[in-house]
Amino acid sequence: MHALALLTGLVGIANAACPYMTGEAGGNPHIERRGDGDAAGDTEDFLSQFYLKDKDVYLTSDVGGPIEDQNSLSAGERGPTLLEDFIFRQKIQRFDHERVPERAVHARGAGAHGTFTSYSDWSNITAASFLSAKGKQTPMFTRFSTVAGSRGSADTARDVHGFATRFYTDEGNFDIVGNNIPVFFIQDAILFPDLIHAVKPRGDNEIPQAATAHDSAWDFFSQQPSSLHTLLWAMAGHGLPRSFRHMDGFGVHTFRLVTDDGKTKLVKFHWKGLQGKASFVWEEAQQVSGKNADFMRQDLFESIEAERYPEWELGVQIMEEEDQLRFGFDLFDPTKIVPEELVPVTKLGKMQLNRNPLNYFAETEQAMFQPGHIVRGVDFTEDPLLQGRLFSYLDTQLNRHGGPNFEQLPINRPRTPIHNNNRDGAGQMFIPLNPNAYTPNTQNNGSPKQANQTVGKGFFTAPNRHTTGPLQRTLSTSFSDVWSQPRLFWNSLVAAEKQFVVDAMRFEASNVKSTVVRENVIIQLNRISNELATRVAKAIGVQPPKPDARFYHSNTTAHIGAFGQKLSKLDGLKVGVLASVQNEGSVAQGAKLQKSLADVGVDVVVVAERMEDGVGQTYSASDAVQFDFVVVADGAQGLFEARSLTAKPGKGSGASTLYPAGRPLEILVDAFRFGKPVGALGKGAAALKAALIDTDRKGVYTAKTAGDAFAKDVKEGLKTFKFLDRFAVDE
Ligand code: HDE
Repeated sequence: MHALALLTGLVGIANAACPYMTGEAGGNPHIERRGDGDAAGDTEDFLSQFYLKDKDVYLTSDVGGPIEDQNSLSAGERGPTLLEDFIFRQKIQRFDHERVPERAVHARGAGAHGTFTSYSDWSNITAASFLSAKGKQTPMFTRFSTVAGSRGSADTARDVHGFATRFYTDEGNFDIVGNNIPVFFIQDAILFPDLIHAVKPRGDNEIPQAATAHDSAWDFFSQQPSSLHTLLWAMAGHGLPRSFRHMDGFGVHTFRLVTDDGKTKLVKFHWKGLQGKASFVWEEAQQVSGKNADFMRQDLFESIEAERYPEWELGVQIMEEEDQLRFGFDLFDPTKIVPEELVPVTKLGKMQLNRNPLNYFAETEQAMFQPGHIVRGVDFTEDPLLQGRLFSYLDTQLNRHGGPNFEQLPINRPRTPIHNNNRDGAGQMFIPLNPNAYTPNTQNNGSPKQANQTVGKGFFTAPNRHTTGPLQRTLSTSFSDVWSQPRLFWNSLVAAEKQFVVDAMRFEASNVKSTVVRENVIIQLNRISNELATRVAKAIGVQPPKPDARFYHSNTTAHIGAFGQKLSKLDGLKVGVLASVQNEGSVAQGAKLQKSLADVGVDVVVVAERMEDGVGQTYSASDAVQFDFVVVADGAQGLFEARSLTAKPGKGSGASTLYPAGRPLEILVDAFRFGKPVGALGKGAAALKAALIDTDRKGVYTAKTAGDAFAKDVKEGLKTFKFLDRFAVDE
């Protein structure tokens, strides 16, 4: 039976339960389904037919014979390895070929399976079947990512974040390959290689990794002002989300929805997180990068394992064809948002991510999204960025997979049967039984038949799309204003987030060595806001510019920033209780607090000098960045004396050789300066004093014990998430 184990993928296809094959081939009684005897056909989970469980079986070679593989075959006890050792050759050869090219961009990411539930029958706006009935469920796979870093880079780099979603609908796969920022740097896809070459590490020394704080990136940004809007979003909190769960997603381009009878609406897709938006501040994100490069993927994985399933609502801003130029900009220009005051978001349904991949490579790494994966009821627009993407994603998958059959990989397969005349190529997983692979044919009764708007529920291009005009290599004049919307964004931020943008630009531009580039940056920023340009200029050695009033307006729009809104759910947030094993009672306060926070899905972790009952982790393995709220337990105050930072370890000095000098105090101070809520119980309040944290500051909570009243404060503090008054704003 084990001989078939490695062929599970193949045999699965020919099984009766498999939707790919219909007719005689399905349910071939001679083909055994799974090598381990586990009947995967019972589960509704499509992917399980491909699982290899390796449970209670002998090791086999790739062609099925049982083998041993711990010693190579040699001529004599001390002799050389023989070429005939196929076991050795196969093992090493498979290892040598384990890697496929990483994604050219968005290489670093994490994915999860989920379900989409439609809120209603939306056939009045689209023929898309997954939106055809209230409560209709569709399986999904979603992958989040950063853009610039390589596959092994840190999760918390400041970057735009990918938000790629796939619906395995009953009429084929539909991908919305979006980002957490609703606009993009360029307006024409032909500039994409320029943008990415500028942002990626230098060609000579491959520095810096996953960072835009270098000359070429800012040279490009300042020469290509279409990038300013996205740049501002990336320099604000959106570039540093607290986790994938705490960011929204956007389809960016305007798409078309098409009804059965061919009527169209223009739409912008939105994914609105039900957790709420939360972001790191830069100091914090940099610490996370060094301390735990896997922070974001771990957060997503652990939340799902703990059954705290993150959710997002899919919404659309619905517009008419006649609105294309109505709002003072072009709806086909991907550097523009449609303010929600002009067109509100209609919520169509909800995505819940509720299952982790079981194999990172097979599922997440091999997931190959394409904006070109659309279904009946959805259509493209003339947006030149979108048009270019329709080529690029298909092309890049050919490069990554090494052949055209990547859609047959389990994670990419639609849940609908495949019938066409595409044949052969590397890695063909089907055995097509129709020898007449052409249309028109009489030899196979004309099958597979053509499907279209009227028969076979076929995909159809929106019938009222039309285009004319001379061939030209120019950007539409309707795309030329690239400064008003960055200003709209800037005007709409709260003071602290404006400061974060200024700080980010100071940090990034001060890493730019070329004076010319720094000056160009200020010229462009001055077209957005003289205040912004002046604040940045002062810090990077450039003369503050005079206002350029031709560009300015005072419009604002709501909810555009990443800070200043309360979280709606606290699921998976972490409270660190800083305790001491020298005082038994202090450790026990963690369990008490955990009890009163369990109802909101918050985890309490007790930190102490060493592991023992009730202690979750040691000070040596703890930092402020791991917690969203830090509490000093009653009885632990002895560890927080200021002299613990410099005193020689020893009884009564507050210092210890069990962890780096001053670590408990450092955790408390960092938590406070990163804007997190902090607190103390009983005599633990002395630690706040040692950290010079005034108890009358916002987000500083004290109580005698970890009772319900304190738990209420903790919840309130976590909801606020960042106390923005901790961050000084330029005078
Ligand atoms: Fe992508 N982009 N992109 N991009 N993109 C890729 O495709 C590209 C753009 C986005 O989790 C690549 O499969 C061009 C906008 C996401 O697997 C590549 C242009 C938006 C992901 C590619 C853009 C995105 C990618 C690399 C300009 C938001 C990761 C690997 C026209 C709407 C998907 C791959 C995943 C990945 C090309 C612009 C989002 C090279 C040419 C705009 C989320 O094909």
